[in-house]
Amino acid sequence: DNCARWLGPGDPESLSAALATRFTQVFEREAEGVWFAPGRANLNGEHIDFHGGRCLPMALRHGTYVAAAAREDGLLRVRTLDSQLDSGIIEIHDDAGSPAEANFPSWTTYVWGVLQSLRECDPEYDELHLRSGFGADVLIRSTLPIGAGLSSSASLECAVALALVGTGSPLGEEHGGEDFTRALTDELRAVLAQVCIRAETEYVGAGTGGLDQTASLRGAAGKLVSLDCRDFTVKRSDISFLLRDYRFIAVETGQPHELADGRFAARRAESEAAAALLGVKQLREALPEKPKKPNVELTLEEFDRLVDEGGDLGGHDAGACRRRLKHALTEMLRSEKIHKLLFGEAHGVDDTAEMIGDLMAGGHTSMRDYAEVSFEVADRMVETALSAGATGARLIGGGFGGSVLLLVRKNRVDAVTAALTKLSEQLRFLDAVPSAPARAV
Ligand code: GAF
Repeated sequence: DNCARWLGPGDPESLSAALATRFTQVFEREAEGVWFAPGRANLNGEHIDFHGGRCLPMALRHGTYVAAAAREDGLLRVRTLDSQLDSGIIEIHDDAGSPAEANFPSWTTYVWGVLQSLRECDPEYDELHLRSGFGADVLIRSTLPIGAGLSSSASLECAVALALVGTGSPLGEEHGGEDFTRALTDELRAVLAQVCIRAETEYVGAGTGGLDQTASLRGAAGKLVSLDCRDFTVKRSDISFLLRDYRFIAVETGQPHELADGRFAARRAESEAAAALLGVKQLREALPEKPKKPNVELTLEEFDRLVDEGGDLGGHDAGACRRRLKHALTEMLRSEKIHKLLFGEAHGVDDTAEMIGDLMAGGHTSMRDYAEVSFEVADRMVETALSAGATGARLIGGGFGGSVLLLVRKNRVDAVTAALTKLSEQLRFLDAVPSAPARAV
C-alpha cells in the first residue's frame, strides 16, 4: 500500500484570511491586503538562464503569502510564520545597512533587498515608485518547502514586491484586490521581475539568473512558459491536452539546498570562464539562432582547440569548464526541442509525453555528469521513478539538493509514488500544476 506524503497547496482564500487575522494579532493593526507569489518547477533549462538560454518553467499552486500594511516612518517590521525560521518581529531600520550586517536571519535580507531594489526601480515606471518615507509591517507564510529547489526565495521576493507596491506605490493606491492584479500588465510584471532579480543578485548576493522570478511573476494557469533569457521575452503554451492524461509531480528529496552557499557560484564561474575563452558574454551566443547537435560539437571542438593553444580560463580547471560548457549547450538544445514540440507541429499526447520524457532523462544525465550538481538521492530517485513507469524524471533547480520533477501517466502515479516512498519515507510529493502568477488574494 502507498503511504506517500503529499504536500497540498492549501486553499488561497482561507490561507489569505488566516494570515490577515494573524497579522492583526502580531502587529496590533489591520493588514491592507494579502499578496501571493508562486514557486516554480522548470521542465528544462537549468543553469542556462544566466547564459541567455531558454527555460521552460511553470508557476506552481504552492508559494508565499504576504500580508502587509504601510508605515510612514521608513521602518520595516517583518515576521515569518514558518516554524523553522520564526523568531518574532524583526525591525529593520532603513539607514542601518544590510540585515546581514546586523546578524538578522538570512531570509530578512530578501525582504530588505526587495525594498531597496524597488526604490531603484526604472524611473519610467513611476506607478511602481514607493512614496518617500515608506516602510511596512510584513507577515510571511509559505506553502512551499524551503530550500527544496522550487524557488522559495524568489517566491518570497515576488510576494514581498507585490505587497510593497500594493501598499506604497501609486499603482497600489489606485487599485486594490483583483483590480490590482488586473492592473499588473505583463510589462509591469517584467519590470518587477527585474526588481526582484536585482534584490537577489545585488542585495542578497546570490548570482542567479532570473528564471525563478520570471516564472513566479509571469507564469500562467494551465500553461508552460517558454522564456528566452536573452531578452526575457516569454511565450506561453497551453499544455492542458497533456495534463488530461499525465501529471507533473515534484518530489522533494529532503536534502535542502542554498543558492548563496558558494557551490552554485562556483559552477557558474566555470561556465563563464568557458564563455570568455570562446569570446562570448553568454554561452547562448556560441550557438546559432536554431541550434542543432553539430553546432554543439563544433563549439566543443573550438573550446578544445583554444585550450590546447593555452587559452586563458582564469585559473579554472579546463576539464570542469568543458563539462559546464557541455551541460549548457546540450541543455539549450533540449530546451529548443521542447519549445518546438510545444509551439510547432502537434503530435499525439503519448508521443509528446514520450519525447518530453526522453529530454528530461537527458537533462538529468547532464545535471549529473556535466553540470555536476546532482547527488546520490536524486540519482536514485530518477532511476527508481523511471523503472516504476514514470515517463520522465529529472533533477530541477540549482541542484546540490532540492527536488526531482516527474512526468507520469495518471494510471501510473500510484506505482511510481509507492516505489519512491519505498526508497525513503521522508520524500514529499507535490502536484506541479501550472498555475496563475503572482497576485493579490
Ligand atoms: C536557481 C537560480 F536561482 C536560477 O536563476 C537558475 O539558475 C536555477 O537555479 C538553475 O537553472 O533556481
